[in-house]
Parts: sequence; C-alpha cells; structure tokens
Amino acid sequence: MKRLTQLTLLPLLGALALSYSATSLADEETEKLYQQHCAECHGKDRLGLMGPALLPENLKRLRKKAAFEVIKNGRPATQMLAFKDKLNDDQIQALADYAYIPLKEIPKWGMEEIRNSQIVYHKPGELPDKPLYNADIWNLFMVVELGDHHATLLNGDTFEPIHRLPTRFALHGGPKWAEEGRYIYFASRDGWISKFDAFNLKYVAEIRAGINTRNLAVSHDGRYVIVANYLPHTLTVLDARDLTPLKVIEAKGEDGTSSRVSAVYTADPRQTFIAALKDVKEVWEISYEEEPPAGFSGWVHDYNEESGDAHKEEQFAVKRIQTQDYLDDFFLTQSYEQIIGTTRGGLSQVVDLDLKRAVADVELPGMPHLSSGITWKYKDTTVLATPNIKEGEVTIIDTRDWKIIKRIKTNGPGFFMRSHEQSPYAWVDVFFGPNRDQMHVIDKEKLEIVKTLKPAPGKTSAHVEFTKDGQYALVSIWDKEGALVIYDAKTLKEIKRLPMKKPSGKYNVHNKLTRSAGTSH
Ligand code: DHE
Repeated sequence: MKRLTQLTLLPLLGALALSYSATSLADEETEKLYQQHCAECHGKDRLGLMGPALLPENLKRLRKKAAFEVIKNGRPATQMLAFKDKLNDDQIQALADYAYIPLKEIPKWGMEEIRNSQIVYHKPGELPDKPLYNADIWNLFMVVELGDHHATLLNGDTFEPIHRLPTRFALHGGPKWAEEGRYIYFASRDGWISKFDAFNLKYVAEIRAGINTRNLAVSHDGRYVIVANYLPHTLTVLDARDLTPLKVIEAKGEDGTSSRVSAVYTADPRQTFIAALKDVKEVWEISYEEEPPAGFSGWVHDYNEESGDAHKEEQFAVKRIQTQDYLDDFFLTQSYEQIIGTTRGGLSQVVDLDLKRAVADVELPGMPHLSSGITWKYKDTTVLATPNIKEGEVTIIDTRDWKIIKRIKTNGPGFFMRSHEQSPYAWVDVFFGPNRDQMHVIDKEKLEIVKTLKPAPGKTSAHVEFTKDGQYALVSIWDKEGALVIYDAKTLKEIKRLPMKKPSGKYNVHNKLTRSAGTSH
C-alpha cells in the first residue's frame, strides 16, 4: 500500500512517467523562458497543472494574437498573471508561438492507462461503518486548503477541526459528498480522483482519470463518479465503490470535432449528468440509468479494449443538445429542466434540456460566473443571482421569463456567491481589484447591499458557506497565512477565526447533499 503522506511530494506529471517528448522546433531560449515563467503553472511538459495545458489541441479557440495579449496582460477570472513587466514583446511572441507547436507525442490516457493507475487502499466493506468521532455528520465541512495542498474536516457545530489530510496537488472544483456524508471525492487539476472515508479518516481509493481535469460529479444514488477532462478530450465514468473505470467517453461533436469538456454536473431527478463541451456547440446529457431512455444514443466512442457486454455499453448513453455558441460556464436550474449558459463572447442563453433548444437569451454584461449562481424565492417568483468576473455587478434574473430585474453594483468583480434557505442574506465576494478584501452582504428581499465586511484588510476574502441550519457563515481568507472566519449569519458579527493555509472552498454535507438553493452542487 502506498503512503498518502507522500502524495504532495510527488513531482506530479513527471513522476507519473508519462511519455512525451519536447519539441525540437522550439529554440533553446524559448524553452528556457517557458521553464522559467510558465512551467510552474502549466507543467514542465505543457500538459497543464494549475493552469491549462498549452498545446495546439487545447488552444483551438484562442487565436495566436489573443495568446500574445493573454501572456502580456494576464487573463481575467483566472490565476494567469500579466508578464509585460518581466518579458519584452519578442519574448512574449516566442512563448505564444511555442504553445502552438505540437508535442511529438501526446500521452495516451485511455482505459488501460486509467485502470493501471488505480490504487485501492481499502476494499469496499473493509472499514467499520461507525465514525471514529462524535459529531453531527450532516453538519460536517470539508475545507480545501490550497496553500499547502491539504484539507480539514471541520465540526460544523463546534468549529473544531476533526482531522487534517494531505490532498493531491492543486485540487479544483468542489469535492463531492456522497452516502450521507460517509465519503467525499476530490479531483485535482492533473486528473487524480481520490475517495476519502470521512468516518474512518482514511483514503480508500484513488485513480488518475485524466491528464488535465476540470471537475467531477457523483450520481444521486452514489453509484457512479464522472470526471470532465480538458486532456484528453474525454469524460471518464468510474464505479464509485473503488473507482474502477467503467467507461471512457470521447468528447466529440456530431461532426467529429474533438473538444475539451468544460464541466460536468449531476441532475438527480433525471438520473443523468450534464456536461458542457468547450470547443463544440453542444451540451451533453449522459444517462446513468441501466436502460437509457429514448433520445439517448448508446455509443459515442470508447477506448475500452475489452469487448464488455452490450448492456453495459448502452449505459452512459449521450443525448446531444445543440447550442448557439460554445458554453464556458453554466447554471443548472433547481428543477433540472433548463440550463443557463454563458460564453466568453458574452451571449447568455437558456437551454431547455427536454425541448433540446435555446428558449431565451439573457443580456448579461461582462462575464457572469453562472456556475456560482444561486436562487431564492422572491415575491411570487424564484430569482437567480449571479456574480460577474469582469464587472462589479451581481445580476438578479427572474427565472419565469429570464428578464433581469435588478443590477446590484458591487465594489469590483466577484467570484463566489452563497446563501441559505434560512438566511435573509446572500453573500458575494469582491475577488478582483483593489477591494478584494471586501465581502458584500445582500438583503434578499430588498435586493441591495446592506453591509460590506472586511474580514482581513489587504487579503482576499472569498467563498462563503453556511452551516446546516444557516445560522453561521464561514468566509475564507485566501492567503498562505489565511483563515476561516466564522460569522453569525444574522448579526453579521465575527464569532471565531481559525488559521488555515489559503482555504479556497468549504463544503457542508447537508447543504450539498440536500442540494440547497443557496450553494453550488
Ligand atoms: Fe474554478 C469551481 C471553472 C479558475 C477555484 N471552477 C469551478 C467549477 C468550474 C470552474 C466549472 C465548478 C466545478 C465543480 O465545483 O464541480 N475555474 C473555472 C474556470 O474556467 C476558471 C475561470 C479558469 C481555470 O483556470 O480553470 C477557474 N477556479 C479558478 C481559479 O483561479 C480559482 C479561484 C483558484 C483555483 O483553485 O484554481 C478557482 N473553482 C474554484 C473553486 C471551486 C471552483 C474553489 C469550487 C466552488 C464551489 O464552492 O463549489
């Protein structure tokens, strides 16, 4: 059995012995510049790490001129820095060109490689079914600490840490709880999926489902895990029990165009997963019913070298829904009937999953961060509120007719928004710009900011999550020497502060598993 404490010491992609060969076309100086300025985030082999893979296969939607601009001036809403003060225009151009030079060989990461990467630490049924500690399981939080690649399991009643565990390098997207808080699944940007037993405080299995991964989703019955990848262009379906791979679905449009997968979510009542493709104007619905309903076509493509029985092949069948543009980010309505998606080009559209077509356009400014959108009851309707990663605005949309009913000006672009059914307030951060240490509190009835908190002056405050009963709100201070600041969600007074290493996100069992309208799912 491998020791988990060694996880963070692994030199990641290099240690995984992926076979690639550096290009011979790039000159030595560019290669040196790349290793000096880019490799830490994009991987020494350009396969992606914290940042995306820099390969022509993944840059189809980015023109070379735009790549130059991104390197020079940075990219909003990402960790991509501006290099104009460090590099001259010739150097920037050389790096932009470098990213478009194909690798001699892109590592294959199909069923066989995925299967060979599987590590089972504890077989299903091997560990006791009783937690090792006393706590209300439904009020547990998992806090991801990006600062040193750890996570803390937190008691949501006492706010005492129960256990701190090492994670894979650079987790991204929310880890997903399953089986009433017994297990949680993490995804790292470099493709590792880890299943952790929160009762026994032990990892039970891990597998590398992709080379450059976006996020994962777990089916409502806890049976399947699906992983969305940028590289290769695939979705990987795993058996949730021990992460055995079941199917690799190649992401290809109807016309055969290969695509990265932006993200995948679960749609409980439909017994499906919903995935957005990044380079093809399609949204996919993937059935996990054993007999997929009409409209789902059984076989997209599979790397599975083994023949497999026909019944199995039919599962995870795909329904394609054409969209008017590429969807970069989307929100799934609480009824799971519609999605509202947005593109970097600015068009936002509402797509009905049953009608299989767009049913409305929404004029949203800048770049709404819809995957962080939340809903609540407002008067006789339900509103959707979305932060915006380019504009200082929270936009409130009536979900009956998808008309904007209020634009709330904020002190800068925001990333995450949260509320709770029992709370009168919605919280939104000011993630970008000089006011990044601020956190707005919005009155859900008045649709206006009623308070702006500054939990740690000069340090970014971001990402809120509520306790099970909505009584307390937990705010992250995104700093290596950061903290979790706990507020009384009614009086808005701080009640406790726990030091943490860049706690990026926190995930409450009850709010996630009951699919609270105030949080992401
Ligand atoms: Fe995220 C969630 C996409 C950059 C931190 N991010 C998500 C999800 C998507 C997404 C689709 C929902 C997945 C889920 O939870 O299952 N993120 C993107 C991007 O496209 C973007 C803009 C560019 C990129 O680099 O991929 C991006 N994200 C970032 C960051 O730069 C952040 C701030 C730091 C980091 O970790 O890289 C970041 N993203 C997060 C976090 C979540 C997330 C903490 C989970 C939110 C939650 O509470 O559910």
